[in-house]
Amino acid sequence: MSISRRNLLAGAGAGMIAMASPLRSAWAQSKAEFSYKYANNLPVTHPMNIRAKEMADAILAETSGRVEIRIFPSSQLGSDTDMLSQVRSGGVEFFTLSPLILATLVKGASISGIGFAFENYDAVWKAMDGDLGAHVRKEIAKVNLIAMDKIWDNGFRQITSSTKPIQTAEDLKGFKIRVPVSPLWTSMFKAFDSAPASINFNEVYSALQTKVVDGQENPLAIIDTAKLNEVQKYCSITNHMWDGFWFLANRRAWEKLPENLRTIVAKNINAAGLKERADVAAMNAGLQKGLTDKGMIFNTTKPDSFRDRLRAGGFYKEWKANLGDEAWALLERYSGKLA
Ligand code: X2X
Repeated sequence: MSISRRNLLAGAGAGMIAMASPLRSAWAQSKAEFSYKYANNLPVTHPMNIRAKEMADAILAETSGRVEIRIFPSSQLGSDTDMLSQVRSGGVEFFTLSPLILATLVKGASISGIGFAFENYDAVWKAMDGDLGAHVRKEIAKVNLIAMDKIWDNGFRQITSSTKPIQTAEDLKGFKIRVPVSPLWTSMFKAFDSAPASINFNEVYSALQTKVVDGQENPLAIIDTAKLNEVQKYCSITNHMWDGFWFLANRRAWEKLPENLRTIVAKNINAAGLKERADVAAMNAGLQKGLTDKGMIFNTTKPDSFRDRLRAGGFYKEWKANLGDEAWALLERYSGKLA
């Protein structure tokens, strides 16, 4: 895997940021026995990277400097598509990725992103920390990736636009919207008769700025930390789906760690994930005011109009057939009847 000089310097810079505390720079100079790279696609200011830095510091200390995790945020090592192939090949040892993008490799991972499946966070965590999450982690293990027990949070997604507020499903007809590279996202917005364009997150800001697309959808914490308010005027509260990030490890790299070190690393990754969940939920709950102050215009929407459209467009039927009755029944244990 070749990292361009710019990325390497940026990555090293990020790596240096990650090792800010004196404790880390001391051990970091004496090469750790296991020096692993963790890549993600979020801005350094997102709770994911704040908590990941604490996590890396704790792991270095608790393993007496034997395990060092260098953080490469903000798609410095490439797009999600690039980083997924890197974690599969071992070019990076850890990577956090939405289940719905992972579904390009692990079809069953889409189950957690079905439109309007989860009413609230209570239902999300019951499912993802329960049998539904366990089911998906088993599917992920089949492709030689290890998903840590506690999925990290992205949040409930809202639709933004530079042209108009989205009030009902009608407003989505012909709407040029960016979606992540994922079969389910494309299928959902096709069911709304929109014009979805699959674009990796590292190209979203410029795609909106140059009007390649008129809108996108993301939780408020991402809209804020990625400064999408600079290129989007309207934010319509749709809560059309919940999304998270599986914390993925390359199996070979994971199994290279002696068991006692694996236990420390897993414990700290999962603990950081729980703290990140609390941070993201608080941000998503509180950011409407902040984004309004930055000039965004918010509107509420009627969820039934979107849900009814998905039903009428055969979206639930299509995905029940794609994912299979067993997985669908597992989902409906937490979502209630969907199809
Ligand atoms: O690409 C997106 O929109 C993001 C950042 O939310 C994901 O990683 C799915």
